[in-house]
Amino acid sequence: MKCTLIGAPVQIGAGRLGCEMGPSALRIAGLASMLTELGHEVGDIGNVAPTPLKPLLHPNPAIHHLPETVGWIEVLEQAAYRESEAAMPIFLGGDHALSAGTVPGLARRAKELGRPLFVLWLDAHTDFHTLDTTQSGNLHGTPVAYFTGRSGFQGYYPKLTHAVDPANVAMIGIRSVDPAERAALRETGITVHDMRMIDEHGVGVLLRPFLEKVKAANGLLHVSFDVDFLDPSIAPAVGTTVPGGATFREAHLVMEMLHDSGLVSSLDLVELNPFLDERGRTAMLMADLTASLMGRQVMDRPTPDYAGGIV
Ligand code: NNH
Ligand code: MN
Ligand code: MN
Ligand code: MN
Repeated sequence: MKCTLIGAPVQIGAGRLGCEMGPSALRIAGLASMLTELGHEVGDIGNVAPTPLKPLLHPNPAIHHLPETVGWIEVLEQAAYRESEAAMPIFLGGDHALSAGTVPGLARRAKELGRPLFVLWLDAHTDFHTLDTTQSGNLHGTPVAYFTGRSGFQGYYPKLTHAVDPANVAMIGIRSVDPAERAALRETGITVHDMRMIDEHGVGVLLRPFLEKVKAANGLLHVSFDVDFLDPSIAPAVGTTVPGGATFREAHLVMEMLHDSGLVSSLDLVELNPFLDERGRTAMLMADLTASLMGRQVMDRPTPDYAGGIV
């Protein structure tokens, strides 16, 4: 498979600086060579830079770095659309605000192909704030609300031409939801699997029906992987750690099942803050998990037929 690495060193969407170094850390962790060893054809277009700023002021006084965020959204929407034509784009973040650009660009691509876009959101957080409801003002908390077409962005974020159907979005790993997000999520068709669901049922049982749905719809599948999906004990390099996250094996199983499905068409690796890492271990874990998603396995095993049940 052909894949293209795209660095997106956006850091102002988060509350702490440092995600700007994320693309470098992921590259130094050996991501490209790992994927090459798995037989993929890997390109790297380097880092993109935001479009020039236009002054913007929102009445919510908590919001910070709005013009810069919009600049990133614009350039990443274009990069995602362009780079998804001939290869699988892998976005090296950068904080999660970047998904407000990548997902709409991929939705534009999907529309052109006449296929629906599905999004798997692996995160401790739901990132479902509008500009009006965010209390932190950290705009990495807004991408899902934006790309699913919630109102509250008009006149600030770029006009959304291709929204993702909320029924096509599944979130796994959730354990920190703000009251306004919780209330808004009740009104949408987004599937939210919180950590308790993983504890009770196992992550594989939760993921499989979603993959079947994508397959049945002949959909494209974008995976947006926030480092804080993982438990902080294995992934300390993120500004918003929340205890009780996915374990090493739970995360690898998700990646392995995604690979087996053959459905993943694009990937965000976000929120890695190398300033907070311990000897690069979180960057290396993210690279290893990406290798699992791209086909690394412990033992050779045939691609399972999900339609035929558990293999
Ligand atoms: N919900 C919080 C906020 O909006 C936290 C968002 N932080 C994240 N999201 N890291 O993934 O500020
Ligand atoms: Mn996030
Ligand atoms: Mn998060
Ligand atoms: Mn949140």
